[in-house]
Order: sequence, then structure tokens, then C-alpha cells
Amino acid sequence: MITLCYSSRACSLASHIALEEAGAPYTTVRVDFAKSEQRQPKYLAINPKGRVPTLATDGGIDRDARHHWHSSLRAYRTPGSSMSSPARW
Ligand SMILES: N[C@@H](CCC(=O)N[C@@H](CS)C(=O)NCC(=O)O)C(=O)O
Repeated sequence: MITLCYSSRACSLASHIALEEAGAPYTTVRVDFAKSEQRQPKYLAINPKGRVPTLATDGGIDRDARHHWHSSLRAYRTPGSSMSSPARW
């Protein structure tokens, strides 16, 4: 399963769109900047820079929005491919 950590009105929207375009199964976790949730230890444990987007997959954590686009596009264009592991993207 893929989990996208995002914040509203942030560049994580690009990763969100990429997942939608890819038709990937995913869930979301909102990181509320107004509450500085991106700087809380729980979030810093998965993204030490305290930034969104973060994509958590079975294959690991991916913190690069450009990579999210590239991976999603490849998965979208390759029938039968899986987005569950960044290593296979
Ligand atoms: N290099 C990162 C940049 C991500 C980034 O800068 N995200 C901003 C929101 S657009 C952020 O999380 N800012 C948190 C903060 O300012 O505390 C990527 O491309 O994924």
C-alpha cells in the first residue's frame, strides 16, 4: 500500500495528482503546517527535513516529488506494473 503524506496548498499536490493519474491505490495522511506537524518527531522520523510530500510504500520511503511523478508515469504507462515498491519504479 502507498501512503502519501501531504499538506494542503503545498507542492505535495503534484504527487497527489501523479498518483491519481496513475490509478494507484493509495491512502493519504495530512500534515498540518498550521500545527507545525511537519516538525514533530513522529513526522521527522520519516522525513528528517520536515517537508512534504513523503511517499511511504512497501519498498521504502520516497521523499522526492520529481521521483513521484516519474514513477507514477512509468507505472501508468506500463500495464501490469506495480507502484508498491520504489525499487521497481
Ligand atoms: N525537494 C522537495 C521539496 C519539498 C518542499 O519544499 N515542500 C514544502 C512545501 S511545498 C514543505 O514541506 N515545507 C515545509 C516547511 O516549510 O516547513 C521535493 O521536491 O519533494
